Amino acid sequence: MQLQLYIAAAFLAITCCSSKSIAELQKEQEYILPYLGGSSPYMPMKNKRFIDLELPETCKLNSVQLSQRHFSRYPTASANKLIKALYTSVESYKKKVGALNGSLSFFNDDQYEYFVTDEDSQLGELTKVSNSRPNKYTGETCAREFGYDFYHRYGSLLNDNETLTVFASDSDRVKDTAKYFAEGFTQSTNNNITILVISEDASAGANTLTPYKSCNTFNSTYNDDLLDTFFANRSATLKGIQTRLADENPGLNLTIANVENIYDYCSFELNVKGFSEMCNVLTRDEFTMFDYEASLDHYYSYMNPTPNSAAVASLLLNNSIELLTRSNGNKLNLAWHHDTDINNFLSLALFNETNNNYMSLDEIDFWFPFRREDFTPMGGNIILEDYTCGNETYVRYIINDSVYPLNDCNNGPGYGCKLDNFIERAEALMSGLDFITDCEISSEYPQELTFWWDYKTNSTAYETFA
Ligand SMILES: *[C@@H]1O[C@H](CO)[C@@H](O)[C@H](O)[C@H]1NC(C)=O
Ligand SMILES: *[C@@H]1O[C@H](CO)[C@@H](O)[C@H](O)[C@H]1NC(C)=O
Ligand SMILES: *[C@@H]1O[C@H](CO)[C@@H](O)[C@H](O)[C@H]1NC(C)=O
Ligand SMILES: *[C@@H]1O[C@H](CO)[C@@H](O)[C@H](O)[C@H]1NC(C)=O
Ligand SMILES: *[C@@H]1O[C@H](CO)[C@@H](O)[C@H](O)[C@H]1NC(C)=O
Ligand SMILES: *[C@@H]1O[C@H](CO)[C@@H](O)[C@H](O)[C@H]1NC(C)=O
Ligand SMILES: *[C@@H]1O[C@H](CO)[C@@H](O)[C@H](O)[C@H]1NC(C)=O
Ligand SMILES: *[C@@H]1O[C@H](CO)[C@@H](O)[C@H](O)[C@H]1NC(C)=O
Ligand SMILES: *[C@@H]1O[C@H](CO)[C@@H](O)[C@H](O)[C@H]1NC(C)=O
Ligand SMILES: *[C@@H]1O[C@H](CO)[C@@H](O)[C@H](O)[C@H]1NC(C)=O
Ligand SMILES: CC(=O)N[C@H]1CO[C@H](CO)[C@@H](O)[C@@H]1O
Repeated sequence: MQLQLYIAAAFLAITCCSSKSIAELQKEQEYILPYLGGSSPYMPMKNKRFIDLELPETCKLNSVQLSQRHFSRYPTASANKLIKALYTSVESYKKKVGALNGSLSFFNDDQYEYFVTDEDSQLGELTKVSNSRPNKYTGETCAREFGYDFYHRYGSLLNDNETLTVFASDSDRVKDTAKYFAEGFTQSTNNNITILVISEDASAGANTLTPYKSCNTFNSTYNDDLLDTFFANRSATLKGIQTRLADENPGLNLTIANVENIYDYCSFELNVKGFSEMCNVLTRDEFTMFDYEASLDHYYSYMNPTPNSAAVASLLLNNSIELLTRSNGNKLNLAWHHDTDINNFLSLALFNETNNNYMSLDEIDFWFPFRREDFTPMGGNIILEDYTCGNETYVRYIINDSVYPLNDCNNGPGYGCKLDNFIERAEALMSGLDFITDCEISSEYPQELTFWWDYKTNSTAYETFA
């Protein structure tokens, strides 16, 4: 009897502690999150400044603008095809040879399965409690928490019983993020939120949250040949990974495309499951290369080096100034869209001075001011605070919970910029740019961004997302 108990206890001890909890596995991989090229679950900005998030006591908050990317998601159909091809290659090797050796040996676990388990309900979607194995990175959970925290920071700008209207571009993962944000935001209040949907179609013209999609002269593949020069130069690194895995597993012939997709496999499996054994296949140096490449790809596709990227960005910068100077009566102006839109906006609002000094394609520039992961991890967000101290009004950006002082205007309280100077700065950045003419927007499409204002007078103009 005593022996049986002892054996049972020993068995429990072995089974319990040989397999780690998701929380433990997540903890072990936290250190790689800043190197996932803008695909990591929400996380703090690297190199955060040590600045109070609270405004100085003598200041009073007037209004806030939020622009946010959706939270953790599944890969899109096109990305999934490439990622799954890697899984299939390894699986078929395993069938042929019997088992894997080395860093891929996690495939030997019979319980191991590909992390997209139902393409119809998952591809491109936000990770939700209902479509994934919930963990602390689940998009739905993070959006609720963000909404709850946002209410506790800014909810005092709403009146009692006020219903707040917010906007989401017409993409499931974006609308779902707004929905779960709203549930978290209203959790302990008598405020409600209404979500209005803004079309992502080019026919929305200037009345959009995704302006590059309306822009006829914007070509995100314009610099692909240039990007290829970096891609060509990293072939030694890719071959090195290929050889290492083949040395561990004689006869395992992963293609270079398979090897390239180890990184995305790692990022998205981590988004979905909270951890990914595939991430352990790569070395730190390899992460550094892939991370740089992801920033480079975004930068040369949607930011400064892409013709008309500034004209595209001017639409949202103009709108931000308009909301400050021609208030729609709302003190909270919240909108959701994609990382492409946010980074394109930043190309003008924060990185204009790098216009003639583009991110290096020859070697990794560790000091370049833009890194995709710093600005747009899943749930990446930019908050503009508008506040008055004494007789002067200031604004400042908060990016992923870290005050982001402008390099050319930050000498106000809270390291803010005087509103007048901020407007002058924006006018200078936008001078010579015209979204309508530069983007050749058809005269049949909306010529101005009006939704923040006209939803109040036209109840049928925008669909409600419930
Ligand atoms: C909020 O929405 C709920 C459910 O629709 C409704 O019962 C309640 O009256 C609304 N509150 C306000 C302040 O509009
Ligand atoms: C808000 O709604 C509650 C419950 O309906 C009501 O008691 C309260 O007076 C309302 N507040 C305002 C400012 O209308
Ligand atoms: C975009 O640019 C690439 C590279 O110059 C070119 O091959 C392609 O045809 C362009 N696409 C459009 C729609 O202009
Ligand atoms: C497993 O991989 C190691 C290299 O990591 C290699 O030395 C060893 O021979 C491999 N074992 C088998 C069975 O292939
Ligand atoms: C892998 O490639 C080598 C050399 O090209 C070849 O001899 C071998 O049969 C291939 N293995 C598999 C499993 O396809
Ligand atoms: C924004 O654009 C509108 C035209 O669409 C223009 O009337 C307005 O002056 C611009 N605002 C700023 C701040 O440049
Ligand atoms: C490629 O990488 C090497 C070494 O990392 C570097 O010397 C070279 O300048 C890079 N660029 C090209 C185009 O070869
Ligand atoms: C604002 O206050 C400062 C000192 O408190 C004063 O020097 C300045 O003239 C005032 N500006 C305006 C526009 O009232
Ligand atoms: C923005 O970049 C352009 C191109 O380099 C430059 O001419 C312009 O002066 C810059 N604007 C500001 C306000 O820095
Ligand atoms: C309201 O919006 C609808 C849909 O965009 C449009 O057809 C209609 O003309 C608008 N009505 C007014 C009064 O602006
Ligand atoms: C970019 C940045 O500053 N990151 C913030 C992102 O979100 C986390 C989680 O709340 C914050 O702690 C970071 O400061």
